[in-house]
Amino acid sequence: MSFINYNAKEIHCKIVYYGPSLGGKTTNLQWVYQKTVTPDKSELFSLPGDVERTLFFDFLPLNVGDIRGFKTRFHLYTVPGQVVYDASRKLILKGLDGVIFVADSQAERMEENMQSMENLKKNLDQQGYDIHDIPMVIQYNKRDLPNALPVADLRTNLNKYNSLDFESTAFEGKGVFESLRTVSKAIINVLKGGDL
Ligand SMILES: Nc1nc2c(ncn2[C@@H]2O[C@H](COP(=O)(O)OP(=O)(O)OP(=O)(O)O)[C@@H](O)[C@H]2O)c(=O)[nH]1
Ligand SMILES: [Mg+2]
Repeated sequence: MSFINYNAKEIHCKIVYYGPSLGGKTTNLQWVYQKTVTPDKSELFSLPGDVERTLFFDFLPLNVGDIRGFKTRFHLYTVPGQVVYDASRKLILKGLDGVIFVADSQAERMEENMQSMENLKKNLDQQGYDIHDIPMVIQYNKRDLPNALPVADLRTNLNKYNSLDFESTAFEGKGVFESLRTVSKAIINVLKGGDL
């Protein structure tokens, strides 16, 4: 849940990138980091493993301007997608405002995508959230690859909650800001007391 500091006039929101391992979550954050030019640019905080996989989380705080006189900050987190790190994923979901689910479009990753979506639902349930009530965007990533499934197939299997969805090629930045903007807008709408 967003954190509002009335004295400092600040709103803090938490967006979590979720999805199967090697799907492209960290790549999304790296792109946002590279393309965000602000005077007080924060660091992208990562605890990288031996290879490129996230072992605990990546974190990027982002200033997004003012809403009715309140400074607004989005805190972007990625979870580790590898199945064994479920305890980390649960912890990172705490206090979330929105999710970007990064799916891997490759046919052979469909099973992992579906497991990860089920894992998200289970972990949200355990934290007392209803997945239907959380602003969520689904990103079908790796559209550049020849073995990418048609979007219609991905949608049928993964988009069970009527989420807004986008195609992406995260390492070229395609779809990255579209997804972030969309989930941010949905979160702000919820903050203003509107519907999802
Ligand atoms: N071909 C292709 N490769 C991509 C794309 N996006 C990311 N990758 C590559 O996929 C690999 C894994 O990306 P990561 O962003 O590290 O994946 P992750 O979801 O953070 O993985 P975990 O941290 O293990 O959960 C990297 O080599 C990326 O460069 C894409 O759109 N197309
Ligand atoms: Mg990662």
